[in-house]
Amino acid sequence: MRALISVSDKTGIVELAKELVELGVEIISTGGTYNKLKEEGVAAIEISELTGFPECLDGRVKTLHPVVHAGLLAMRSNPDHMKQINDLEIDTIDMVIVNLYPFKSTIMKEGVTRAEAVENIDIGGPTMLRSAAKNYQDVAVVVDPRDYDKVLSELKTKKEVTLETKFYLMQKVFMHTSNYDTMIADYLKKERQDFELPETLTMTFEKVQDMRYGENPHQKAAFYRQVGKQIGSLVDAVQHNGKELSFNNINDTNGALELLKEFTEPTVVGCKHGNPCGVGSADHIYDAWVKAFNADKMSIFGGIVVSNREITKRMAEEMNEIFLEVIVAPSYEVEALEILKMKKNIRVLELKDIEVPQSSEALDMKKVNGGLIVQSIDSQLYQEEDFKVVTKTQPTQEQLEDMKFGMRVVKFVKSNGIAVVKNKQTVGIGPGQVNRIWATTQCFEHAEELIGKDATRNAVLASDAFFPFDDVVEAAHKAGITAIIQPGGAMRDQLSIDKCDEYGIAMVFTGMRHFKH
Ligand code: 93A
Repeated sequence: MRALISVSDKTGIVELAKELVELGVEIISTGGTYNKLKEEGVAAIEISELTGFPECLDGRVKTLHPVVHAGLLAMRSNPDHMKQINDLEIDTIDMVIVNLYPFKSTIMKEGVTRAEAVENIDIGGPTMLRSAAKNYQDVAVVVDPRDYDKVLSELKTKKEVTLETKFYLMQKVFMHTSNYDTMIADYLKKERQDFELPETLTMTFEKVQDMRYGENPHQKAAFYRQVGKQIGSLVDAVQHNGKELSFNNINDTNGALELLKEFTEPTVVGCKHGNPCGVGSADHIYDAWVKAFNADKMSIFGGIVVSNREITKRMAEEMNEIFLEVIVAPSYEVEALEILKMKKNIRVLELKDIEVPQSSEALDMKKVNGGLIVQSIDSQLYQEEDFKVVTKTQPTQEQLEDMKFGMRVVKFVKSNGIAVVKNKQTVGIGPGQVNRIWATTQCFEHAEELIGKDATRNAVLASDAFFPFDDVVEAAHKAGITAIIQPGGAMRDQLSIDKCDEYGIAMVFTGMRHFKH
């Protein structure tokens, strides 16, 4: 039996080779691998001895030779194949142990050049893997060091690698080489800054962890990260306390973080089921927290809190008084962390670049039954110079500030979404209703129930999309709203404008819709 070993990741290779030699396997290997084996006293033949050809072009050509590939591809059950290789004086190779040039870790390196990345595209390795895998009935092909033990133990107990295992190894190879190529294609796409939506969509994600279950306990789930450098993403958060993040935790926290990224001033977002339930901005993070918490003391129970500034001791003490699932912040005061750790279940995460938004070229994808819908992310926001005051009443400076605050919040509220804001604090959020007037009235009702009868008096209302009728303005007036911001663009905009003028409400059109379905 002959095995060809050519590995970049040399973990465990000496131990494996030693055992193979003991089992009577003849080993052939490439430059670096051969040297390593030789150093450790493992008998092996150099590939150039087999091919009768030197490794050349700085190692670009080592195993790309018919002696190797015919030795791998000849079907032992096909007499004609066997005669041909015999005539050509080529011997069969029965096992291939290969892992590839480290393309992924190369592109993850700080300041990597294109030339360096390209040099790390492995050609000979995948070629051998594919040849061996195609002839899986006769060749055992091991690409994953985690399979070394399995193969060894079969060789020891059964004197061969079973067909079932060889088939399993083959499937792993094609999964591996296709991921490897996808990674290269992804990298090159970014290098070309080609942001067109491609004809076929390939992306590589690697498993971070299996999860206990999905959205519900009977659903299987795992968490994957996209291969490549990520900044400010939850996938890179460091967890200091609590159980593993669940499927819902990740989804909901991601929503809260996307909203938080709209703000540069100290801001805290409370979130539940992917919708914000309380958002506050202030000069000091403590005040922002108080605003976010007081916005809706009920829904935050079992919710998620994200902060774009360090969590202080005082904030931690107050957070510990309620039940929270997840807290994310760029840092924690030492005592704050100690306090939060007193509750063993609360997931406390540190995310360094919390404020860094996703690249505007990132794609947003939704899986539908049998397909995928893909769009660029909603990275845009109103341009203040596009603001159009459509009413006789002009907004005050404070109202304008709250309008901008409200628009940034409502952008991340499921449609139909309404947010009511007073002094950079949400006092009511109406998410995910099937019509706009329900989102509005629900928002007012909750605000009055939670904060008090006058919660919405002199507040600003923000809407993610236009008003089809004037009923929202009517309800807003009854609740004491004095300013409204919305995209505009409805056929009956004039009805809403007239209603605002009748009640002395100031209304601004942004010209930009933010549906979130
Ligand atoms: O440059 S290559 O694409 N050309 C080859 O012919 C070739 N054969 C094996 N790279 C090639 N390999 C790769 O070399 C293997 O996939 C493995 O990752 C690496 C092992 O090289 P060494 O044994 O010299 O450390």
